[in-house]
Amino acid sequence: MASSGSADLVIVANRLPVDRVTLPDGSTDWRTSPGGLVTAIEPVMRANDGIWIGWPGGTEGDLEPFEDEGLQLVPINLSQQEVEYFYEGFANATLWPLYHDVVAKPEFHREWWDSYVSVNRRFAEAAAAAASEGATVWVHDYQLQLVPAMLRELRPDLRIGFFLHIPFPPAELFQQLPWRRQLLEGLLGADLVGFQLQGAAQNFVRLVRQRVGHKTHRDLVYLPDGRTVRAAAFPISIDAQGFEELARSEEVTQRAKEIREAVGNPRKIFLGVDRLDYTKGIYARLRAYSELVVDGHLDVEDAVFIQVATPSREQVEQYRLLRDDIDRLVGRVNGDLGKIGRPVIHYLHSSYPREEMAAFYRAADIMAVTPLRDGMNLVAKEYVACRFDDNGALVLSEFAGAAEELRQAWLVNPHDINGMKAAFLEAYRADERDLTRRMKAMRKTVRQNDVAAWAETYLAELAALRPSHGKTVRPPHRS
Ligand code: GDG
Repeated sequence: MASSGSADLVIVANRLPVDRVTLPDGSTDWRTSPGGLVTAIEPVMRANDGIWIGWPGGTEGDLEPFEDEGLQLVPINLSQQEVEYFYEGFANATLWPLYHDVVAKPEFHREWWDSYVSVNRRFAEAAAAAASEGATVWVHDYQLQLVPAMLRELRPDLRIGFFLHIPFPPAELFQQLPWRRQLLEGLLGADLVGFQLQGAAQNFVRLVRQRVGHKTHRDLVYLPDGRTVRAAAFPISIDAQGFEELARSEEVTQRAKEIREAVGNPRKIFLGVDRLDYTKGIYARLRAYSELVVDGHLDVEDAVFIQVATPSREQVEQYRLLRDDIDRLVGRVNGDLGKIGRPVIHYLHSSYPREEMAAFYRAADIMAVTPLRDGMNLVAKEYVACRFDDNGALVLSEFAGAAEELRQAWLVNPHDINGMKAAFLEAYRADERDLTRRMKAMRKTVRQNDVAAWAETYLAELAALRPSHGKTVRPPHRS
């Protein structure tokens, strides 16, 4: 057994919750990246003196563990080749498309897999060194699926949890992977394997039965060494109250007004907010919208589409191609259908501070979230959280995890262009009463199931699995 460290709670995620920034004088500093995971986990981290292990981004080697705003962070350094093979390659060009219904073709390369194994080992070793005797280690996402088993081997005393943020594919697709068995065995190192949806947990259990040959019963897997692994759904959420407060603030209210004015105060604003990713269905969505203008159902004087596409994975080939496709589509649509001062689509390839995001959500009448496949989709929930006046319409893909909770949205099949056009029009023409009824119900759901509840539920269920084993993670101090 490896020697133990000091932390009773260790979070292992691909990225650290901070980004390295270069200051004007050339020195470097850390800036907290305000992701949902950080917000969710920070309170439990603080209550337990937790340690967060992750890649700081970039390839500057030899970064030492450090403290940032009271959080203890352990950077895992990646070489340039590891960034290419492990991160851009196996994680983002093999697993990402495979786990998202093969909406792009996954590439299988043996060197990428070797790099995935060795980087996962480095994360596992760092976690083994940081965790105290009987500690809880919570491993996150598709980049680190081998870590649970590697860590279990180094430290059988630990309580290990894993959560997958993206979908887990059906057996028919997962089967393609040359290293399918190793990945399943990697995940089985955890005591609790968490997914966004029940269906994903069921896919996993079925695959374990078929491919690894373990006995299973409902959500439990029985291993030959006597251990039991549970697979269950924990739909992730957002800091609903935080978003609502931001949306209510004077600055955001003012900024939302400015945004509406800047696009010419049309009757209705449609909005899309996504990482520029082929799973998000941006192309088909913009096509559907522009056809409504061609057909004469929408007029550029009355309606406009704002699409925010945050730059993402720009070194990966498929992402470059997608960017070119969307650039071309937007150029053609605006060229053919726009008027002076009245483009059909305002396309912003950029990222913005949280306040600006909240202002976009407040400015928009119709939010279009139409991924071809998405683990959850937090943008849909953020929009709902910001609509404190109970209006605004959500058009939501059936293939986003969020569709299981947000039943009052206009649910669409993102592959069906005509269906999407019909939903956009219905949402555009909906009367106030209908909008209010739907939004009220969705707001209740999002408020009741926020990200703090998600983290607490997951950790409580992890603790309950082996009650006689290990220490118990302390809940966060509620203010
Ligand atoms: C993965 C899964 C799952 C976007 N642009 C900016 C910005 N964002 C924020 C959004 C939202 C987040 O990024 C995106 O989250 P999503 O859930 O929509 O999508 P993924 O990035 O694909 O996330 C997904 C999620 O993990 C959590 O488990 O829901 O299914 O794919 O919070 O607001 N934030 C700021 N500026 C931007 O320009 N500040």
